[in-house]
Amino acid sequence: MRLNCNDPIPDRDDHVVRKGSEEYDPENPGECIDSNEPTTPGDMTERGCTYAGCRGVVGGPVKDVLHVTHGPTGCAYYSWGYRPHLASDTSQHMDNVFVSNLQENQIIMGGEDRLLETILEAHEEFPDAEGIFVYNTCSPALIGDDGFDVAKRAEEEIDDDVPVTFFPCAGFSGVSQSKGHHVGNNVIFDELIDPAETPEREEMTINIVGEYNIKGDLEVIRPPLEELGLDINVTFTGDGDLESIRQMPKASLNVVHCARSAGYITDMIEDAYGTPSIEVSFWGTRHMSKAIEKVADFFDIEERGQEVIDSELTAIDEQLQYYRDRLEGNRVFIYQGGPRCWHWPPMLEEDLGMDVVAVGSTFGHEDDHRKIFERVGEDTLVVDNPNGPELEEILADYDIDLFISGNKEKFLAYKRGISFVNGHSYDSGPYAGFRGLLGFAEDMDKAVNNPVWDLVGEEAEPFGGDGSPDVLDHVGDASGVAD
Ligand code: CFM
Repeated sequence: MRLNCNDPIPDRDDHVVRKGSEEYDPENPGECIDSNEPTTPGDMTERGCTYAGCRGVVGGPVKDVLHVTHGPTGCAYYSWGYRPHLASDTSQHMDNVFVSNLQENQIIMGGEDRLLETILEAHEEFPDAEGIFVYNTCSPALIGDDGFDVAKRAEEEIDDDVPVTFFPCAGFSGVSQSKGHHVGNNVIFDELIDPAETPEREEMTINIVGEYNIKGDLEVIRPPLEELGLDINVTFTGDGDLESIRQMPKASLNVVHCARSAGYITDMIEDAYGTPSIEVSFWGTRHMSKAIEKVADFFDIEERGQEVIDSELTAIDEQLQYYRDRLEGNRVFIYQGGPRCWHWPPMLEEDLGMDVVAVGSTFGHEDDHRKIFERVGEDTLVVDNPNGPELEEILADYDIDLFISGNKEKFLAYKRGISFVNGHSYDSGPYAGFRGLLGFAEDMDKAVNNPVWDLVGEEAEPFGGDGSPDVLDHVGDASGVAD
């Protein structure tokens, strides 16, 4: 459908579909909306780049390796500290930034030597790191630096059994950050999981895949799974370490949370090692319960599963009801990367009685849009790769009470007097799982029911007008101050 702001970019019409409208196809819900396509030149897209998806999302959280960016400092700056994928030991992945800091000279003469120097220097400073991940960016890719070769040379020079792994994730190489997830999965599988050293399968062991421990989500996701009596080999990649990633084939089951960013590696492990995987949502009571049920079912411990679910539900029941009473009926616009657009509508609507009226996904593919349409109510507006004016139009025209999105969109909401919660890096957190739901609800309550919204829209008195202080009284003698 055509949003008003899209008159100059009619290509956008196929990226906006209202569930239940003529354009909507209940038989093929993922196909009725265009997605994962190049952005039209001139469109003010909000997407990130391939490097962002590889360095920022999939590789970056691995906690015991050095993360080296090959490119200008600006690329590294924006790879650092913006995504709170916490780990028990952050000394390598959140505290330090390593970058080859390419200058004009290297762009002309080549940047390989500079990269080699950077890797060796990083290793010298932090010799205890278990490995080194090197990420490519646009400029060295354009001039043809061979990062694979540099990584090999660095490995030989270090000569200390420290793997140096190069990720060919130049920013421009995909239509969005989603390509970077794929590159990250492929490289980790190809370079780090060695079929010659396949570990023995362990009976009651799982990997949690596609979970990044944003603001401590694992603190609330792990306990119910551990109460089932399961060992968690690795969480890929939040709080993940190199050795456990290499040992992924030892798990009997891969439990996939974010299928968009990490479904690739579980598919490859299934093909190569026969390890089955199940897809879950760790959000909201219905899907969280379903997740525990599915895992318990796999291990034939259904009864134990039910006990865990019952005790978790009882623990949150009273507080959940409290927040439901305070949040019910609020109209929500969710704008996230992809999976959270399908993870969250059932949680907001069933657990908290809210009304999800619009959903935007930055980089979702066809399967994400299928899941979104399956989980939202009739008439919900679904937008692929929304641009700035589209977000503003939806905020203005759809009577939105709460916008859930990222830092850079926050002020679009505030300027319109609409409340906001950060769905990417959270206002507080953790937000996932049974218990995180209460934290999420608390932050939404603080946002939506903040008394400040009663004041927004009231007419302000001009300075010096009746009832308002005379501003000059407060600045004293104004002489010397420019007119
Ligand atoms: Fe997966 Fe994620 Fe997401 Fe994502 Fe992201 Fe994210 Fe996201 Mo921000 S891995 S796709 S690339 S669930 S960082 S923790 S919140 S856009 S919807």
